[in-house]
Amino acid sequence: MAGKSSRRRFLEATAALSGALTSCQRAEGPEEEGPRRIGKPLRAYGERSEFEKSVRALPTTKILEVGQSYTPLAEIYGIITPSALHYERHHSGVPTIDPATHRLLIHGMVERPLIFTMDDLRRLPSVSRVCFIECAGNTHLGYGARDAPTVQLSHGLVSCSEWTGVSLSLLLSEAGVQPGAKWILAEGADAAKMQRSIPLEKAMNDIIVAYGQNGEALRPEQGYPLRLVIPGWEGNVNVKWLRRLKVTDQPYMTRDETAKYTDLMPDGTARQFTFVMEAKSVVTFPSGGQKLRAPGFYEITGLAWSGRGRIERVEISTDGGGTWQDAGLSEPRLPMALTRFRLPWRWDGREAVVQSRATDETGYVQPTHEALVAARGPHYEYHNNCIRPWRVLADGSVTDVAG
Ligand SMILES: Nc1nc2c(c(=O)[nH]1)N[C@H]1C(S)=C(S)[C@@H](COP(=O)(O)O)O[C@H]1N2
Ligand SMILES: [Mo]
Repeated sequence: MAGKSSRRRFLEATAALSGALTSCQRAEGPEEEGPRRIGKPLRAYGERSEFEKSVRALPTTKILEVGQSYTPLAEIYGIITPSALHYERHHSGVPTIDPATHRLLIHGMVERPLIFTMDDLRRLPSVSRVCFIECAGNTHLGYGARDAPTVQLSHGLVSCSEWTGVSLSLLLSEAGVQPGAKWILAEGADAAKMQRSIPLEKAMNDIIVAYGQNGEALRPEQGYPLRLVIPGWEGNVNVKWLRRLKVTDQPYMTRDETAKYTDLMPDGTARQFTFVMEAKSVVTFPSGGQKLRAPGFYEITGLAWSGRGRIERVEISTDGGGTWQDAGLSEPRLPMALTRFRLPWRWDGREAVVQSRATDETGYVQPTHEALVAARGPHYEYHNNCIRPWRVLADGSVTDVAG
C-alpha cells in the first residue's frame, strides 16, 4: 500500500498549491478493489444522469398554471437549451392536444381557405433553424429582476432551440394572400386562446410553423403539437398550440397587444407592437449566488443575443465599467440565436464588478441601466436589455450590484 499513500501525498501537495485541483482527489472505496458490477440495462427513452440536478425555477405564486419558469442559464453549456429546461410562459396552463385531431385553419383575406392536419404539415418541405425565444418581460424591473439574486431569475426567460417546421410563407402562398392584406392574426388552442397580430411582411420572411424542437416533437410546454417561431421577436408573438391564422388588412388589437405588451413612455404615450428584442448579454459565470473558492484563474463566460441579427462583439469589464476587453465569441455564431462568449480572467481576490456589453451586426450597442431609464422613464416594464453587473466580494461570493 506504499504506492497508494505516496499518491495521496502527491494529491495533497497539488491540492495545497491550487484549490482548483482538490476535486481531482478520488474517493477510495470498494469500487477500486471490489468485483466489477455489470451496469444498468439499455433504455428506450433516455434520462439524464441521476447526479445532474439543474432545474427550471418555478413561479412563487400558488397557481402554477399561470406564470413562468426560468431556465438555469448558469448551468447550461454551449448555446442550445435542453428542451426539458426551456423556460415556460403560460397564460392558462399547458393543454393536452392529440395531434391526430389537431387542425390549423388559414382563412380571412386568402383565395383558398385551408385546413391542415399535422400529417399534411409534415409532408411539406421542412425548414430548421436555431434561434432564441425571449419573453418581453425577461429582466422585468417589476419582478425586481435587476436586483434578482441569480442570473436564472434575472435573465432566465430566454432559451434557444433548433426549431423545425414549415415556412409560414409557404402555407400563405398555398392559401393565396389577397391584395391589400397587411397583417395576420395568430391564435392558440389553450384556454387563454392567445391571439397576436403579426405584420404580413414578417410572416412572408422568416416565420416557422414549428412542430419540432431539438430533434424531436415540441414539448407540451413549448406548444405541442404546433407553434409559431418568430426569430428575434418578443416571446409573446410566438403563439403556442397554434390553431388559426387569419389574414387581415389591419391589426386585431387583441388583449395581448393593447392591455399588455405595450410600453408606457415618460410622456404618457405607449409604444405598441415593439416586436424586436434588442441586443442583450449577461455574464453567467461569475454570477449571483456562485462562489469563487480562491483567487486564481477563471474563465468568465456568458450569453449574448440580438433580435436584429448576429452578435458582432462582446466586451467585458471586471472593474465596474472603467475598462473593457473583447471576449472571444464561440462558434456557431448564428443570427437571432444565443451566442456564447468567453474571457480568461485571473481574480486577484479583491472586490470586482463584472459585466458584459454586446454589439450586434447593425452596430447597436447594449445600453446601461441609466441610459435605458433616461430614454424610457422609470416605469417601463418590457424590453429591458440593459447591461447587468455582478459584484464579486473579497470572500468570493457573487451578488447583485445592490447587494
Ligand atoms: N397560446 C399561447 N401562446 C403563447 C403563450 C400562451 O400563454 N398561450 N405565452 C406566450 C409568451 S408570453 C411567451 S414569452 C412564449 C413562451 O414560450 P415558451 O413557453 O415555449 O418558452 O410563448 C407565447 N405564446
Ligand atoms: Mo412572454
